[in-house]
Amino acid sequence: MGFRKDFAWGAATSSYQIEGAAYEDGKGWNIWDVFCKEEGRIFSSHTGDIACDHYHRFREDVEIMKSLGMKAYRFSINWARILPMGEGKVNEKGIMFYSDLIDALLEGGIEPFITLYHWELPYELYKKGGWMNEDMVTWFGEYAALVSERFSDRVTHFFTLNEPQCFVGLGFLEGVHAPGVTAPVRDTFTMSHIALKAHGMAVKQLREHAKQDIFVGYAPTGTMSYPDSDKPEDIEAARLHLFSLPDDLSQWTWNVSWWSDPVVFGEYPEEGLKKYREYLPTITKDDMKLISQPIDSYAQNIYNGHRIRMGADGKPEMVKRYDGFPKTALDWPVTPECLYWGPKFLYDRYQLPIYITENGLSCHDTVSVDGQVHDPNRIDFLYRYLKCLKQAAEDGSDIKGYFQWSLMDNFEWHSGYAERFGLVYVDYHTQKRIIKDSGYWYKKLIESNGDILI
Ligand code: IFM
Repeated sequence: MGFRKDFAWGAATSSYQIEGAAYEDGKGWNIWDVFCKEEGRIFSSHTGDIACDHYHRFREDVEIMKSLGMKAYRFSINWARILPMGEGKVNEKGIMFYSDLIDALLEGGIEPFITLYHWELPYELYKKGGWMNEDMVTWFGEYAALVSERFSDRVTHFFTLNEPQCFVGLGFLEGVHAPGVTAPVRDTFTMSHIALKAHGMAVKQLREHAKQDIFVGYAPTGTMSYPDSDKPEDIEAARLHLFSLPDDLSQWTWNVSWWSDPVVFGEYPEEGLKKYREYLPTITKDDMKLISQPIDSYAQNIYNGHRIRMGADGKPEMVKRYDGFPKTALDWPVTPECLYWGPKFLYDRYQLPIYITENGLSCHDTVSVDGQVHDPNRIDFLYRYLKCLKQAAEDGSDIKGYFQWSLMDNFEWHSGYAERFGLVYVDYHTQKRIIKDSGYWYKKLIESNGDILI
């Protein structure tokens, strides 16, 4: 019992958050390169121009992963690094960077998992309308074809979109992420539909151009729901709550089913079709067929959840958190139960093998007088969360892998470098890496395939 023998123990990053080299070797600009230059957008005017300088230091970073015994690494490709205009001419130097990274990972016995889109929209495509432009479906498909053409001889795992909830919600409703727009709600539904079609097109193109059998998934995010008690009615309330849709239109992107039912079932949830009717674009049968190209796994980024019980009115209700509820440095609640109930509810509904493509926390990590980084809170968090995940696996949910967010401290979007999510500490002045205590703990966990979680 416990985790499956071939469990993919890994860590995740994204290109803008770690690579740097923003203007080198023919890379084109993306919306984050532009957004970070705008005054007042990012904490202390930080940018990803240098970030963790991973572009130049990737071999050292792979060595660190190797030393930690990682089995898998999830990274994203910076679209404009390989297609500077977003389409058309290929930048061979960009291709070479990812190719070398892949080779180094494979030499180190680490399975590469590629994410196509972790929010790095080429600026040239944004100028043409970006996610509002139907051509995005073609452009994203061509980009996916190129990635498959060049890398699928060695890479067999791909994810299409990372957290569409965020790049639409934070980027175009709240406007706190690039490109920093507060668009009409109607436009955000159009973007979501185009993004889902782009996902479907990418699945097709990845497969059509693959050099061997590949596994394709999709990596949305969401706040999970977990029951207040083991009573069947509370469990049902939590399940209903997880797949329900917000009434508040300013929050509509924060849900699971609008983004995942179409991909897996080929249908938007009935509740949303009614609730959001007046804001929806035209949705055709052909669209839904494209969106629901078969995928091999269901991935989900999971950080926390709401405690839910069945209310006296027969509707799910949220249980208020008690005063002093545990929280991370970013003020996110610590709710390990979400890593039991989230995967369980998702597996029950979508019946696809599950990857946890992100999970982790930001801590106030510092280098101690002994030169080490002691982060007991992260170890405690991971222990609690992963114990729940293990239980979910033992109770029958097919869980194939777990990617800790993040391999190393990095550029945390509008919070800049103020938040530290890594298993590895990065000193941004010197680019020195220090493996945190949690990194060493994670190594032991991997070695035991989770058996140290008792
Ligand atoms: O850093 C982000 C990541 O890019 C997407 N998921 C959540 C992480 C922590 O905020």
